[in-house]
Amino acid sequence: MIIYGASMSPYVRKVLACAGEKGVELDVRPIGIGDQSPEFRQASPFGKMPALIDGDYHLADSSAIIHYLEAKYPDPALIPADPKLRGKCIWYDEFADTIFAGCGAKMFFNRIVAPIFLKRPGDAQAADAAERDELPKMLAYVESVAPEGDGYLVGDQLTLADIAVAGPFANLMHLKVEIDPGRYPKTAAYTRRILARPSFARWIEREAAFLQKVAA
Ligand SMILES: N[C@@H](CCC(=O)N[C@@H](CS)C(=O)NCC(=O)O)C(=O)O
Repeated sequence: MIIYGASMSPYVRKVLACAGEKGVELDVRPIGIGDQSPEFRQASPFGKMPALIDGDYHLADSSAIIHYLEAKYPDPALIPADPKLRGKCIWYDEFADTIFAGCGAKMFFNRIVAPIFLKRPGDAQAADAAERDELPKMLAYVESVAPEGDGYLVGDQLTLADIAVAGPFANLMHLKVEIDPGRYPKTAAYTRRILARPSFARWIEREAAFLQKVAA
């Protein structure tokens, strides 16, 4: 199964982490934003990563791909069967993909993607405004729902909710935006614990090494 995309994207990282939790090896083909290769474009009609190719089957969008993986490799389940838990799980995935990522993207795109990958200046003011005006609301929300101790967001086991919500915190780490443990103690501990799982850590380490190399 081929996945097109760079793990630095929270959407791509989310798919890679879900596959890792399921023990599914993906053939990851790293691409940059705006990639024009016909194979990628066929799988992702609007040119957004990630995209999946499985034989003659093509699929775009991280959540769609994760639902495909969940149906094809049901163990361990990452999307609960219970109606209430499933509803919550999908809410957290949506929150992460639209509300949280919308804020994070303004920071990550303008401070890292534009200058490093696209070789053009980012909009520093837009990034600063997102950090100042939007991020505190996101962190306050995550703090209000983050589990204590060894818990998870939904039910009593790891689900897509944890993978979706914790994943973008890796981008904040790359941006060197610290989650103040005094103000957001549950969020700081919970996201650190989820991102330390091997399914995330292997990718985040590579991303950090890459960013360190380009900065040097
Ligand atoms: N809803 C999509 C969003 C994917 C997305 O926006 N990916 C970004 C990278 S983080 C992208 O490919 N952007 C390129 C573009 O918009 O042209 C998903 O969950 O996969």
